[in-house]
Amino acid sequence: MRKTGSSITGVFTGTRIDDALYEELEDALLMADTGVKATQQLLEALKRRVKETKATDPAAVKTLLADCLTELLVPLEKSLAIGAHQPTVIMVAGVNGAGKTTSIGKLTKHLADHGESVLLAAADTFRAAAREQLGVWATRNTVEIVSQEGGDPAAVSFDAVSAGKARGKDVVLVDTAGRLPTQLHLMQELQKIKRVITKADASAPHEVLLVIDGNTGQNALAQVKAFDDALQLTGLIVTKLDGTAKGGVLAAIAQERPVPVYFIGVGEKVQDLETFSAREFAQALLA
Ligand SMILES: Nc1nc2c(ncn2[C@@H]2O[C@H](COP(=O)(O)OP(=O)(O)OP(=O)(O)O)[C@@H](O)[C@H]2O)c(=O)[nH]1
Ligand SMILES: [Mg+2]
Repeated sequence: MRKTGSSITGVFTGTRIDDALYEELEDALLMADTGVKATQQLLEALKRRVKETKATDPAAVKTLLADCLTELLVPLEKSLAIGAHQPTVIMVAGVNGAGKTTSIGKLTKHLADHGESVLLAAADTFRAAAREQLGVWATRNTVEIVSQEGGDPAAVSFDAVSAGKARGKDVVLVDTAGRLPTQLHLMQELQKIKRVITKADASAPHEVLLVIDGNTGQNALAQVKAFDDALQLTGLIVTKLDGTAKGGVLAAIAQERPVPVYFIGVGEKVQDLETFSAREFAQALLA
């Protein structure tokens, strides 16, 4: 997000706090995918703070902006809770290539490091390569996987949750095939997977996570809304924040559909998964 940071930071290099500064800031925030509503909210909050604190130096305004942004993002901070159910069943959805399977691989390692036993469900049954990809993560993490050649994704999910119960696993992670929210039959298929998981365990799924690519821009908000409407999301994983992602879309999500961000992906390797901190994210966005 360095590029975003420098374009926002550039706004504060002048000597005066005036309309021109706020206009430049508005442009920079919109360019960073913050969206119209969140940008307006941020500007209003910022102007209020500037008045209250009687700030006169643009550098001080930048600090105040970091505070406003942190406040906006704080509702997205939440940690993934494991242990209230056995197993905790986590369903993972998202558009093609968002980073679902990779994030599941990283999450498996994260959970295993915390002493949780994990079972993977390869409910992306469309492509053999998808099953194999998840299989590689299972091997790498030495965890079991339920996989079925050409199987029905809902049936695989049912089997995995049943196996998770029978084998006393702490967590079952269900990987699904990528799809666009406009592909109605595929969205219905996800709803079916969710319903069938509930048949295997009446309290499940306990988490329904959407994986979004941090580079998606404003469309990420549309994805959150559509998948939330279809599946009642409990959390997000935002990936690829190590690249050229602008990051501002989280402000738009916080403003319009505040689904908590459990993790962020910052690379392709197994350890490149971090918990989301509003303060750190705001600071990175303005760095
Ligand atoms: N740089 C970077 N790359 C990532 C990150 N997460 C995933 N990727 C890469 O993004 C690509 C797609 O990742 P997958 O995990 O296969 O995505 P998916 O959502 O499972 O894709 P489908 O199952 O095809 O819909 C792979 O090349 C990953 O290595 C991340 O946080 N940072
Ligand atoms: Mg995948």
